[in-house]
Amino acid sequence: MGEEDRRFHSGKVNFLRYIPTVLRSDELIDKSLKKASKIDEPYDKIFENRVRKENIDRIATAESVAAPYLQRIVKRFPTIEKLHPFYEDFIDLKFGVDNYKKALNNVNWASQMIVSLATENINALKSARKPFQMVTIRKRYYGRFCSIIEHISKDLVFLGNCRDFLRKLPEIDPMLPTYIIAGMPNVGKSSLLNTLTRNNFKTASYPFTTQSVYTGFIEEEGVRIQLIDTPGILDRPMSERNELERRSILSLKDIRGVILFLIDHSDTSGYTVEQQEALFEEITNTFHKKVVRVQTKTDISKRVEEIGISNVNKDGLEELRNFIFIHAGEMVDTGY
Ligand SMILES: Nc1nc2c(ncn2[C@@H]2O[C@H](COP(=O)(O)OP(=O)(O)OP(=O)(O)O)[C@@H](O)[C@H]2O)c(=O)[nH]1
Ligand SMILES: [Mg+2]
Repeated sequence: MGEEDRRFHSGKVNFLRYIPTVLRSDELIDKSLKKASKIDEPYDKIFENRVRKENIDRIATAESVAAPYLQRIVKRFPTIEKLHPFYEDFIDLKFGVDNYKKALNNVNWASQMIVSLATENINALKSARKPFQMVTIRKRYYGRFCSIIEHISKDLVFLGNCRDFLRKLPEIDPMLPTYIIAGMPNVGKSSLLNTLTRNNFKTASYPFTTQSVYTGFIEEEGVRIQLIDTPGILDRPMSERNELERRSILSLKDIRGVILFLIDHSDTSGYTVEQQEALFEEITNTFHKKVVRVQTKTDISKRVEEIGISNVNKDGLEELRNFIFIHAGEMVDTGY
């Protein structure tokens, strides 16, 4: 893992990548009871003691496989309260926040039930006298153990699906000061991201759209800034989007930051300035974020905007970089 990678993974979002796999209920039952059935107590001259001990240990073993496993699921899946709204939006769109909460609650319930049931039956075993009673108690525990886990079988499948979805979400750190690079196709968004991050960025698919996002970072004197290039995401009117796409894109609202709106006056992008202005209006009105206009390709166009850059002759890039750092400081101070 390279230095940049290491830093990337120290971000707050990486936990989404380390949610454990979720067993199906039949797999969990199998795993627990298989281990329990391997328990074989050594000879004891008092037969009852041996039977008692064996049945207690079987119950304790089944419990000790299943309950911590379920607790681990509860702990490792982010609670909605802890999840940043940016990610909460996606879970809500895909699964419904209430279903997500309910599934985690049910798993938590099952794990507690398994523990208390084990305690109860182990106590019963301690006072049981006849070996056949002991076996009956243990079998009864197994029966109830299985039905508890079967009871949450839908929740386990559901959480397994959530895990697969969460792992694929773009690694955007919503806590970092962020610049979202927007603008019509071909205006030079990717070129700018390349230049600023020195070609060090990652790509991920953006949920509910057919598009990808590119994320990279720049850092100076301990200030770390996130840049996001959003080709195909902020480059056309929201009215042309379907509902899911629209809501998914709108979750960018939750990211603290500024939009850099790239505008190309060179007539080489294939879009007129009027078309670009219309998108500028739309983005300004939709996101309620600070939108900074940046003219691109100043090597082949007359400079008309306050901020202008060229990836070709490097004009204005240093100034833009400074601007980015100065305003990132403001973002941190004011929390916008
Ligand atoms: N002359 C000149 N050409 C540039 C500059 N920046 C980018 N280009 C060219 O413009 C074209 C589009 O650049 P990209 O960076 O791919 O544009 P984009 O906005 O990422 O495009 P999409 O990803 O399709 O939305 C490419 O051919 C670039 O080489 C610039 O500063 N000057
Ligand atoms: Mg691009």
